[in-house]
Amino acid sequence: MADLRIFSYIPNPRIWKATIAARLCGVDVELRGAKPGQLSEWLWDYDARPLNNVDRARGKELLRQSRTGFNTELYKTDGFLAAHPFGTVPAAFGPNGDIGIFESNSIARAVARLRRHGPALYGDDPYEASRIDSFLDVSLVFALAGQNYLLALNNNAITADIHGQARKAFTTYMAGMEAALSSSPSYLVGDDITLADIVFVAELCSFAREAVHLERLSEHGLEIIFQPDATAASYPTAIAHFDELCQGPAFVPDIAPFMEKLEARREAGFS
Ligand SMILES: N[C@@H](CCC(=O)N[C@@H](CS)C(=O)NCC(=O)O)C(=O)O
Repeated sequence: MADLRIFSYIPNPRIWKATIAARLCGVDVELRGAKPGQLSEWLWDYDARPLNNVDRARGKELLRQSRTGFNTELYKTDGFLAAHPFGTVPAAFGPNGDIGIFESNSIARAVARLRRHGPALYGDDPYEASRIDSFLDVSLVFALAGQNYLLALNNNAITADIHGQARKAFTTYMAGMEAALSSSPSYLVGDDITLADIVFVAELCSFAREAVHLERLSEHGLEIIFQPDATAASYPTAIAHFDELCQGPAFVPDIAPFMEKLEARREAGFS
């Protein structure tokens, strides 16, 4: 049995926080899920799986209106909602599904705490762990603005206001990361990689998905916010750190296919 099971739509940069951490510290993580559009045809449960006829017949008892990121009803069991009171994915479970762990940063913390070997991803003492938490908290604040922005782009509901809030969140986050790395250029906390670095990479990748919507942004007279060259010029140390981390063997399996697709999208422009 795996140390942790995670149910999510796939690919999802939020779960890379856990999968990258798991590769670095020898934790066995089992992933379950499918493309975002397919999860409305899945049973949201510890034993998550594509719906069968029995699940469909239970219909009303399982169907719940979604709140964020899905414009449909979803089949969630009572057990799922007991373990995951906010009803969101990524949804992690301890062995046997007794304990639900939600919020991708907390799922990554669980992996770090289950560490068998490798770097101390959650720091060496309470002070380091708390400083790592500081970076995880600012990353969540940034992620919420990014999520709002990406969902508005997905749903063709983008406005200058939402774009402005996302730009502000991006510049605030990047300026803070640049400042942190300017005084301690190797890693965000201490002398080795921690969850702070991993979550930074995952959140920037998540935000980079705005590039999928170049055409929509242009239709609304809005500019892409995370432009690789301009961002590297404004935040050189933070982007160098990001680029270097992305090359790491624990990062490549998740990041490389994603970056290749995104690059192809950028190169294709919006012809
Ligand atoms: N901050 C959370 C975000 C989780 C979240 O908002 N998940 C959405 C999908 S993007 C969800 O599961 N929505 C299901 C629903 O609203 O029923 C994290 O990092 O895990």
